[in-house]
Amino acid sequence: MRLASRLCAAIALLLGWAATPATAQEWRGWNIHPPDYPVSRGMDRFAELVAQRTSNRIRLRTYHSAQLGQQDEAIQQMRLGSIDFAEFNLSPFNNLVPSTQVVTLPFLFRNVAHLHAVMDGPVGDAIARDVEAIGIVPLAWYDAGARSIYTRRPVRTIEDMRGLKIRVQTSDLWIDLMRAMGANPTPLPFGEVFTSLQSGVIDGAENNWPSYESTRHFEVARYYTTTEHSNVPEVLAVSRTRWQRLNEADRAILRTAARESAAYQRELWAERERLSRERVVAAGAQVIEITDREPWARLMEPVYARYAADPRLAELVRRIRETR
Ligand code: GTR
Repeated sequence: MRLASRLCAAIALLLGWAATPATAQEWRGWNIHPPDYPVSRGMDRFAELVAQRTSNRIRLRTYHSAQLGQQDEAIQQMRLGSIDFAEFNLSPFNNLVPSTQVVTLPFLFRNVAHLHAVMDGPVGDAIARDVEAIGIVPLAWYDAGARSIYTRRPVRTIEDMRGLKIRVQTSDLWIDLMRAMGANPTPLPFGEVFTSLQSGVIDGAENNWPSYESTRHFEVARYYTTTEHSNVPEVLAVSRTRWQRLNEADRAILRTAARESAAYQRELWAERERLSRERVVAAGAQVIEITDREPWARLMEPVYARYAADPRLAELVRRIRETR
């Protein structure tokens, strides 16, 4: 009897082991966006591919909608290894990794194809190495479209920007960029923008169409002025603590899965930009089209003078401009 029950226990153990590999790991992932956002769906695709290709040895669980905190804290947690993977905008890296400033610079990319060529090429690789040096390993670049200004009162001309309190991400470059537009920059976490707009603590913010829509900021700041002043991209990354414990075969699986998820995210992104614009307009947001961005771009000289002056950064800017 005793032998039989021991045998049963051993079989149960073995079966259990077969279903859940003994070395299975569950990773915690950070994401600021709600589940239906292109970034979130890209991350979900990444998790599916990794689970499939490691036969469930590596399971990625993404906590969407900023459940694990705001962006600046999440970056610190990734560096410490308490968050295992995440998708970030590059702006909150600006003060930590100077080369990320280059791709945040205003009016730099000619179009989406130019951005992809830069990020998927040697300039993107150089930035990835710099980000890795602070403890976060970039695997692929996600799209975040063009960012524009939106406000509670209409901004039709540069003069209308004067003195407006505009929310920016926590980055010195963003503070200087907004000052160069004549506004009064107010750094705030993403999650505080809605109530700050609603209560009038700020007059406006700036973001792409999908974020303007998903956060419902369009309900409280109804004027969207298409300045398209920055195309700062985003990164899908793993904490260096995790990365260092992986063998080469698993690293290759993660890299390939990340790149495939980025291709998927970029498709979803293009579609969502159109859809979000349609949705906010249908809900009463007013679009103020800027047809000539030249005067806005000219205001950015002091920003370039400050952030593209360092020889290494100036060289990156030159290479970006020359990328076809
Ligand atoms: C969004 C971006 C987020 C965050 C946010 C913000 O477009 O996807 O990662 O950077 O903007 O403005 O804080």
